[in-house]
Amino acid sequence: MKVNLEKIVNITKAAALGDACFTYILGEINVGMREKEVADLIDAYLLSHGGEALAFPTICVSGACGSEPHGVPSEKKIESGDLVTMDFGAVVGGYCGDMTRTVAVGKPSAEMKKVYEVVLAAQFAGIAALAPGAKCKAVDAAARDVIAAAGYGEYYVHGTGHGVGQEVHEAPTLNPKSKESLKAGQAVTVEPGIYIPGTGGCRIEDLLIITETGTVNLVASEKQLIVV
Ligand SMILES: [Mn+2]
Repeated sequence: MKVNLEKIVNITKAAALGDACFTYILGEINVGMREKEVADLIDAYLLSHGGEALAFPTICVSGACGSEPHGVPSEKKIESGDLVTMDFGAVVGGYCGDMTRTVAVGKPSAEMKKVYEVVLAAQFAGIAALAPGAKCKAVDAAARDVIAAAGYGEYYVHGTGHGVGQEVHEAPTLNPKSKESLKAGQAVTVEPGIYIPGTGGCRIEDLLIITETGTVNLVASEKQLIVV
């Protein structure tokens, strides 16, 4: 394996900045804040703690708006019981971070709690399927099967992950149609989600390096459901 040390070092830093940002925003987020206010705080944190730029426009969606997988933060206020999905990343040393966490602000409904647990199980299954030489579509299937088995298959409307480097979306693509296989040295995301129109959504995303023997997860943030 020819190690691109510059990539590994900088993408690790970008992921660590994302973790620090998540810890920060957990202390800020509350009932009554607007989605856009949360996204603006995330952006300001990333750009004042070593981020050279945003890797992509920050997503913060809450409650029923969380059923938009790539929704734009709005003026909607966060309500008690909402799941809030935050997807963000900064560029550090020219390389992109990309992580997503979904938290509950106030006690979530039993249904959304179940949705969270299913997404988390799918995310673990996807991560467990990562390995050098593994087929990208098999990684997608590992995550997708968990969601389908729980009865939410129709609500998983995007691929399981993508490569990350100097671009936030680059090869390989981890979806049902992918013909690629994973190679040591690649950085990829695993980000399953469930999106129920009119009700809400959940996505959990980590960024991992494929090594010669397995993976290293660069994102250390808590994944059990956090109730703020
Ligand atoms: Mn992503």
